[in-house]
Amino acid sequence: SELTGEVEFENVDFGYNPDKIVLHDINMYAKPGQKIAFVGSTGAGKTTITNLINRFYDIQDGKIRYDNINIGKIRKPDLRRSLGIVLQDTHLFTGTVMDNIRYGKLDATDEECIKAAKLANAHDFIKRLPDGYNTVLTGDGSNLSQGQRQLLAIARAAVADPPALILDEATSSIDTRTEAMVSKGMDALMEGRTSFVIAHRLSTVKDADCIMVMEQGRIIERGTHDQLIDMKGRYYQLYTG
Ligand code: DUT
Ligand code: MG
Repeated sequence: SELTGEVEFENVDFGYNPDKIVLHDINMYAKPGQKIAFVGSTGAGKTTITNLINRFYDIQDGKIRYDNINIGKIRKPDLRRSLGIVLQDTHLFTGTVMDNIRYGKLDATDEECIKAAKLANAHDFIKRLPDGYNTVLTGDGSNLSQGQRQLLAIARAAVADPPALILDEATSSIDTRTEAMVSKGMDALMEGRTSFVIAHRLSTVKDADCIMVMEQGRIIERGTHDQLIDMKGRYYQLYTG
């Protein structure tokens, strides 16, 4: 990809239904390599913003730019593919572990896939599977734990090597040890890439370059953790419970 991972939103309005605007006047700028986090209550618009970064929908008004290219009004599927997404619910297909990782970049060699798995912190569990990288997964991934599926999703994104990433942090049902493995893999994946993180635990956003606090489709506060704490506003309230 030729893109650097620079992303800019300028006065973006959006509604899934044009009659009902759910994002109002969103402005944000991510320098290449920065980590941007979104926090806020349910329905605030966090997932919707990341849907727009991915260019899944047309916007009603404003501009979205990657580097200086306005992608807001035109279809650029090749640009969209250059982003990496690690969703909570990883789509796996019936095939080997290797092929499931390779899905991030179809012409990747085995060596590239293994390197990506190592970066993702997935290599060790894969080596312990009955046939290692040749272990066949069921289509729904039911022969893996949820944490293992997430590690594969990280490996898949790593093999694609995108300039920007969207990470939707998992909420539940993984134990503390697995969670630590997943967050170590995610940290390695984010290194050197612009990352947009939907955080469900405030502890994981503390190191973000900018935290966007959302409420009812607006960014109501933004800044680093320390700046937001000093502001003693909504973030401070969320943080101190
Ligand atoms: N919405 C729709 N259609 C959709 C998805 C969402 O109308 O397909 C609305 C619901 C809500 C607003 O958009 O009023 C923002 O939803 P979003 O999913 O972006 O909220 P969130 O911040 O991601 O909430 P959660 O923390 O529950 O994931
Ligand atoms: Mg959401």
